[in-house]
Amino acid sequence: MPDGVIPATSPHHAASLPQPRTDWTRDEVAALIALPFPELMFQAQSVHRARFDPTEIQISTLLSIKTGGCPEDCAYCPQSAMHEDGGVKASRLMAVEAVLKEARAARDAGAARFCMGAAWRSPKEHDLDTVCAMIEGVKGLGLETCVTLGMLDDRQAGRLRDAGLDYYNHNLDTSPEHYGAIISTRTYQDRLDTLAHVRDAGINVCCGGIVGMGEDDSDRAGLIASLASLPKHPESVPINLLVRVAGTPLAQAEPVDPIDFVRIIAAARITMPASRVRLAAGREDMTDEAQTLCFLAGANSIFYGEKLLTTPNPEASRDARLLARLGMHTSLSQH
Ligand code: SAM
Ligand code: DTB
Ligand code: SF4
Repeated sequence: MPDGVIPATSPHHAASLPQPRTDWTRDEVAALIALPFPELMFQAQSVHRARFDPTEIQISTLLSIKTGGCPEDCAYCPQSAMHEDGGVKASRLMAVEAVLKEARAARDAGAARFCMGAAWRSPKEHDLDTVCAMIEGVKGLGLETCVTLGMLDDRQAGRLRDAGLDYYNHNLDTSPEHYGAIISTRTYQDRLDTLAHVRDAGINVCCGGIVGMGEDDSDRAGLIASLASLPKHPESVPINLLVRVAGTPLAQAEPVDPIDFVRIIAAARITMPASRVRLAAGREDMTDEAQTLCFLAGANSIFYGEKLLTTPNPEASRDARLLARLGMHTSLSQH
């Protein structure tokens, strides 16, 4: 930890912290989210400091390796073939060399993890061969690897593990109750099954959701409770603010009150104390001050680089300036 940072516990104490609880109920999470803001922030910061350096942010860079033309109907997504008026053109799976070129650039810009996303319902066998080659190549550059390819069975998860994959991203997206209003082509249980296959294969899990899809307070608590009561917490928890893309059914969704969004980040931090909580999509629409509150609430990861998968992300220079203003640093800059 840098000089002047006061940890809540000594490193010895941190090593002996209890295993995180995996029996969070929706009511408990709802009560957390509804706490007076100062109390909620105090709890989140106490939990954060017990296990993490509060000045440190992990950075991941995203690349869409196969864009658009997806057969699923996720209402938020510009890549669904059901609503592609958002201007996203369907493209084929990228070549391995082209992916490695992007990964090298991300590494040189300071990313610790390279995340590759494909707009598939689930990967086909021959496509998985190519993705495995990408994983091996990206790992060879010294980066952590993450892919998000849709649903996986146990054999596919095993193949990715054998290729050396570090993380698999697969989100629950929202509460079980709100889910049916957002996606009809795959079930909540399908998602839980994929997560179990990833976990059983020994791959780290990256799993989170989206805020701003017309859900109510109880749904927000339900999403966090679902994540925090998985058999083992995801190692990474991306909390996305909906990017409202023209042409998608959610283009006109009500904007989220930034303070409410910070409350969800804090609830994720408190309930999943050992996980990386990522302030994921939606930062382009957030002020520096709102992002700062998210960091104070325990978010300690961001996507870095000008593009998410298909939509804009803040310029790297804006992020670097913000971290410098806050006296914060990325996880790589100190070791
Ligand atoms: N097709 C794969 C799947 O859905 O499993 C992987 C790619 S998909 C784009 C990964 C995640 O991005 C989604 O689960 C969703 O949580 C997030 N996402 C997609 N569009 C978004 C948007 N407009 N705003 C915020 N998050 C979004
Ligand atoms: C996640 O939770 N957010 C990222 C990543 N996992 C794959 C994707 C955000 C996508 C935002 C919309 C787009 O750029 O297409
Ligand atoms: Fe397809 Fe994934 Fe977009 Fe859903 S979120 S439409 S599965 S790319």
